[in-house]
Amino acid sequence: MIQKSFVMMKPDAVQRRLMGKIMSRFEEKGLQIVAVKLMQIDEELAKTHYGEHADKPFFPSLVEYITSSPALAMVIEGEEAITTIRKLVGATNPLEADLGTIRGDYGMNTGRNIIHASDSPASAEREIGLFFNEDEICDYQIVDNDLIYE
Ligand code: RTP
Ligand code: MG
Repeated sequence: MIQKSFVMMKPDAVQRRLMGKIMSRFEEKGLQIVAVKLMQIDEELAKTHYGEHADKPFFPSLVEYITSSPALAMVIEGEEAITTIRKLVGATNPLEADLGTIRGDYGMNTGRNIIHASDSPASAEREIGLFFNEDEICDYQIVDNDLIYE
């Protein structure tokens, strides 16, 4: 099933000039980038986005991290995109993330783990709606998709 997922390169990825490299991983896999926005996330949006963690001890530092500098918000599309992207991203703690994943290759610490990706279809729908208007998401055909999908 073709799905859309919400992906966000966190401020550490932007500051470390990793945006191009990380975006290439999604493109090289065969996924399609359908929306991109470099943005300064404010406290309200950060708290809403990570609302499920509001009661956790790390919540204040998470909000501080996410709002510390611009982040790169994206919508990425493809077959089973949500699961595929979570695999490409790797485990939450970069120490446990396999090498070859984005967090495994670029991260050192859970509190600076480079990237966010939606964990379910319901999360993807909610998060895409939080960060993008419908008219900011492009609907287009990749001409060589028959090289990617049967
Ligand atoms: P994300 O939502 O950012 O894609 O990460 P995730 O699903 O892999 O992990 P989640 O449990 O949703 O945690 C959200 C983010 O909170 C920070 N965190 N810090 N210090 C800690 O123990 C801790 N635990 C989580 C990380 O930035 C994590 O990605
Ligand atoms: Mg999460």
